[in-house]
Amino acid sequence: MQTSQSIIQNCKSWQRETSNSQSNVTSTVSSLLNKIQHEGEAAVKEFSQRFDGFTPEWIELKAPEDYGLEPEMLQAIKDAGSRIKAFARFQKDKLTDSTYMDDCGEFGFRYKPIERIGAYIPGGRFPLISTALMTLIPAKLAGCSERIACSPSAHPAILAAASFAGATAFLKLGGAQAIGALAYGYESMEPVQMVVGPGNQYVNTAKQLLSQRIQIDVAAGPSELLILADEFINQEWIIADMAAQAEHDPQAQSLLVSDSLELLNSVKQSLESAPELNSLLENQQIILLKADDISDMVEFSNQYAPEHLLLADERIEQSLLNNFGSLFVGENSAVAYGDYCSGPNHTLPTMGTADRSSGLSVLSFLKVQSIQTVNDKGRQKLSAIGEKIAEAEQLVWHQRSMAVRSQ
Ligand code: HSO
Ligand code: ZN
Repeated sequence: MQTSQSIIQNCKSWQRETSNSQSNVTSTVSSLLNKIQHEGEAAVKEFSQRFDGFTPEWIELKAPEDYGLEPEMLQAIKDAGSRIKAFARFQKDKLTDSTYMDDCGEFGFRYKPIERIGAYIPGGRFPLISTALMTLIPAKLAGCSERIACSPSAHPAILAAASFAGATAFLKLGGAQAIGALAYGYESMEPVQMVVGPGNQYVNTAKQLLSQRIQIDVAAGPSELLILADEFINQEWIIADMAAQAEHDPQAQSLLVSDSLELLNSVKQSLESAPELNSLLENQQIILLKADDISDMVEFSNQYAPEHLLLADERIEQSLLNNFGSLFVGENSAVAYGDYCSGPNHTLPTMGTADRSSGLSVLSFLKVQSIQTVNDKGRQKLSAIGEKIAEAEQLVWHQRSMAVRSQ
């Protein structure tokens, strides 16, 4: 329990807590996956019954219009989906296969989609309709040919969103057993090569444990938001933004960093006067941090590497911010727009991994392959170079395979 003075902390002495009792979860999930690997669909069905109380079910997808959604809801799914599609298409169009020629031949690269992917759509605390759009649409735009949606929830809005997003099949199945089924295959479904989408600790652990076998996306842990703010910010707006990310999960965290003590005090007062917000403050889901100046703020942000970064301070140059999943510039840019409908993806790196990894996008579903065609001149020239190195590596057959071509 914090004292009221300690609620505003110094950003220099604050650090993200690295959690917690993972080892139990790892051993539970690991034996579950082992059983699925050896016993197949019977084990998947048994786990689904045991943990979720239902038998997995393939649900045939209909048109988005056929789920009896209220017209405004249907329209919102289509509008959000169209914007997410437009962004994914824009990104895809920037990727062009290319080849250059020199005197030795032709050398190039091309993008090829991963064929079969699974998109996990959580259905636990909240049915994440938007996640169906955010995972399946970029996979479709990338050109993945099989796109299996997998969710413990067959909520009509999730089905409509999965249908609009172009899922090729929908399996009602949740938890770590869903990830196992995707990776090892289930009934007529062949194993997928990639699984994306957020989930609880069990789902994330299953993805981690299977990551030798399947490609996985970012480690999407509890939501995070960092706001860098000056004293002029609209406090009502940013308080709502902080509460929004905090409401995802008791572990979710929203940080406000400012060099203005007046701002921090005033936000603190507003939070304390509303019981619902005050509890977020007490649970450290909202954290207020004082910086000395803007360079302190930038430094903090770069080392914290937040999932979402809201830059609401015109003194700070965007280009100084190096580590974040998605940047929202200016206080108009509510993070919730990014969560639902502005266009860029909401599946983003958390827990500081944004200093080395990126959120989900069309790029995530593509392999970059190189292609080379050596001409007759190249045989001579490349042999002369390569043979020398092969000789030093004492790899005689490497040397020979070049030598025979240069004669
Ligand atoms: N903020 C979440 C995404 C989401 N928000 C889905 C609402 N629905 C990712 O951190
Ligand atoms: Zn959200």
